[in-house]
Amino acid sequence: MSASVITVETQENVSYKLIIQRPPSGLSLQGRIRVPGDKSISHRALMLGAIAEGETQIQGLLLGEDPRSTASCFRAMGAEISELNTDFVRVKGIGLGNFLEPVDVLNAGNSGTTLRLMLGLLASHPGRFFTVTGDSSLRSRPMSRVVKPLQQMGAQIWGRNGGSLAPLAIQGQALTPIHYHSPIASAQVKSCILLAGLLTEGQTTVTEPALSRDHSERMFRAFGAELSIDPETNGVTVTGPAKLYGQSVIVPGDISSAAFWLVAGAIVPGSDLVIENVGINPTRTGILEALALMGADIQRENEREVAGEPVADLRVRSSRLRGCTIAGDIIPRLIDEIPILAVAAVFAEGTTIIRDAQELRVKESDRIAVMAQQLNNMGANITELPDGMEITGGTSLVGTDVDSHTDHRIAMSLAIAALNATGITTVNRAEAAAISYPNFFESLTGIIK
Ligand code: SPQ
Repeated sequence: MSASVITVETQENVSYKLIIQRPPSGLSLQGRIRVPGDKSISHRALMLGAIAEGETQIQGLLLGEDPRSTASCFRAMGAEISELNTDFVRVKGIGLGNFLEPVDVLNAGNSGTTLRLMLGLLASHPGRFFTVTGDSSLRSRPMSRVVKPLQQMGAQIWGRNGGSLAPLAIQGQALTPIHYHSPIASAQVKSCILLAGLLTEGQTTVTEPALSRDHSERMFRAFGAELSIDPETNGVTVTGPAKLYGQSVIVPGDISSAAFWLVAGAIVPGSDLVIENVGINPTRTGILEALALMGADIQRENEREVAGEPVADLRVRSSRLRGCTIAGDIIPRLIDEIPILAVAAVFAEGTTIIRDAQELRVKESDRIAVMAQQLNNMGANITELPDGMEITGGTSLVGTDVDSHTDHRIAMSLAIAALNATGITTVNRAEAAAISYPNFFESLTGIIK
């Protein structure tokens, strides 16, 4: 049945439309799925491998377009990174402070993590000049959140709009350590400053208003950096100059990718799915807590620790969902899952309120506006709030033409919404999914029964 439910129409070999036709008799989702490697951990493994001494081996790397951007930037600065594949990637590090001056502009593509984290390293490399850019989405995303603290450390960075928009030019400098209190809970801000701190003599500290994902901290320690953590202030201190040594990294499956299946399994009647090998680092499990609050039937099986990160298989069975309020400190722990959580809320009884999520407005797209528009086009009842959404659940969705706005998480969220919409839904520019989930639509086809 699945072949007739999903059709892909390629346009000029670049862009494609995903056409989802729900059969009148309905469908369910059954089977086991293995999601690709965690995107945040994949970036960090490539970056730390590149600046470490010796060799790093990475198993389970995400082969999405974002980590490919990271690999190409670090290759341009002298790191030897073998061809990317999921089984095994070898990185021959060049050692901290040894970047070659790249002969061309470093292009981070669509990836905020690549650009923002890399800036900390570039700014602290004395005597080298770098230029960085990205695609049209990334060139419109705010960089001042990392440029300003780096400038407080003495960095020289220039760009449009007072240095807050890429393309950026960086003259590397010996920096001065700071204690930076970030106004936003952001792993990219935290990691950028800590990466700059690796090459800076003394103690560099970052504190944040709520705890953001801690993959950098875990990996810094594993690679040999001296790091201290203060849970009271959500503070991290790194002591520089550091020496990092190549390691073996095993990347767990990405919970942000698993979230699409968790919601799909919860909302499509009669479904029963097991998502294998999912990273359940507590700084990322807000989605599990939010779905539990909504009444989803999700069980953790086979919990274990793999290379310093907690991992489990997640079993989801369909259930009746109810609306809830999601706000406050949980937001940074599920920020990337809010688009798909909005889909769950559409099919829940009652009202779901999402607040304190204004960061969604400056992601790959304005994820509040785009999700509200696209789901409302299908018949949902969503009101935009400045920092979130109010979603009145229980309306039925009707298939129509929707658009990803070239945002991977929007493309996949709309495809899941389409499974419960009557008639035909066409997701335009669905190729965006490959940023973080190259085989998403093949996996979806495989579980439709
Ligand atoms: O890398 P990018 O483009 O910023 O990707 C996103 C995503 O949805 O994949 C955000 F749009 O994830 C970020 C995440 O939102 C990845 C990330 C990280 O690896 O450090 C941290 C989060 O961003 P932030 O701004 O909260 O630090």
